[in-house]
Amino acid sequence: MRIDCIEMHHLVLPYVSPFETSFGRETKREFIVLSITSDGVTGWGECVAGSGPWYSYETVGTAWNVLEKHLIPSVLFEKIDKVEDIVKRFDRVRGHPMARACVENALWDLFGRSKGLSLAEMLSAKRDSVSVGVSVGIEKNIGLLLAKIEQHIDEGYGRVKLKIKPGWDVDVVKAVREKWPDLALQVDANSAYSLADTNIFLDLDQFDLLLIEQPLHHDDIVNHAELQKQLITPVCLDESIHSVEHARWALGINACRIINIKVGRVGGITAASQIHDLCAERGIPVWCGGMLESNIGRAVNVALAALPNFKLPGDISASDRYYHQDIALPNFVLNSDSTLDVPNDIGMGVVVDQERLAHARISSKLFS
Ligand code: OSB
Ligand code: MG
Repeated sequence: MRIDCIEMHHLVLPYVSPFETSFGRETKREFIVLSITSDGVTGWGECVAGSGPWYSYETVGTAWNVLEKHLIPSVLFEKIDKVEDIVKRFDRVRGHPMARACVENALWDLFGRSKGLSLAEMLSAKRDSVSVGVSVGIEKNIGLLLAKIEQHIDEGYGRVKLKIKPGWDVDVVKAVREKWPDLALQVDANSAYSLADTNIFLDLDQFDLLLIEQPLHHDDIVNHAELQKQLITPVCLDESIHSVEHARWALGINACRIINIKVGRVGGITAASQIHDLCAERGIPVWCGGMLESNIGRAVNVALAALPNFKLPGDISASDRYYHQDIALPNFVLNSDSTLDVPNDIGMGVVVDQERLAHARISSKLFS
């Protein structure tokens, strides 16, 4: 099919509640969504790059530039018959996985809608529903954190992830563990520590955590292997894995026993499913990470997490945990067994609400 027009939208949505990690506190999310139209059918993709280079070097600004100057020109007015064509074309782009992923994801949606297939069907992802948890940010004190967790447990979440940073780690995990001895619990450091902090992780090892996510430097795999050797708890890599090659290297030196897959971080749905397959072959469980996406990105995450080697609950909470007025509908609602249903409508299974999109929009640019 021939790509007739592409539009980029720069959006901002306020969070239902502020989200704090080891790299800072945010009250709203700034992001890009992109639409690709062919023959009157439109597909949508969300770019998970944020306002600043904290989680990743990519930002709304870098992604906007790379999309405008390099990625969109290589897709616009082109004849594209399958998503693989675009993945091949983007092979020559170094880095910028979040920008690449949003184009690829929009093409999956477009192809699904044109052919009458759901994203889960196109991925051969068979589950009807996927197991999910909630990622809980850093709070002002432990009392507030415990209240927040209690609220999420009452909402029905069966797995909780705590964000940790130096000064907000062992005591916090201990307090949560004492209150909920059987809770499925894991922590995420977002690269806030070094090997000099090994004792902290040896302390955390006693709390029966599902995993410790990205404890060390955001590009490291070597020191993670050193740390993993000393721990019973599995180390899980997030920030360090940008491609199937990174995953292969990390597994090759036992840098982790679990991998968090984020479609944006690894450059798209194709790379995400390749990492899934590699890990399945090696007996390494994966789970789906989140970037506080709108329902557009969440729909992709839910479909992906329906693949069989997604063995741990995803950071894919219900829509009402993130935004009051999401830009796409229907919302994802938590089932009583801490799962979300996998959409079976065509494409990614959610539809952009033009009025809500306009309300969230800072600017847009049309290429046609
Ligand atoms: O490290 O997993 C992370 C959000 C922004 C940046 C990094 C991370 C996160 C989350 C959010 O943990 C999880 C979610 O989307 O619910
Ligand atoms: Mg993480």
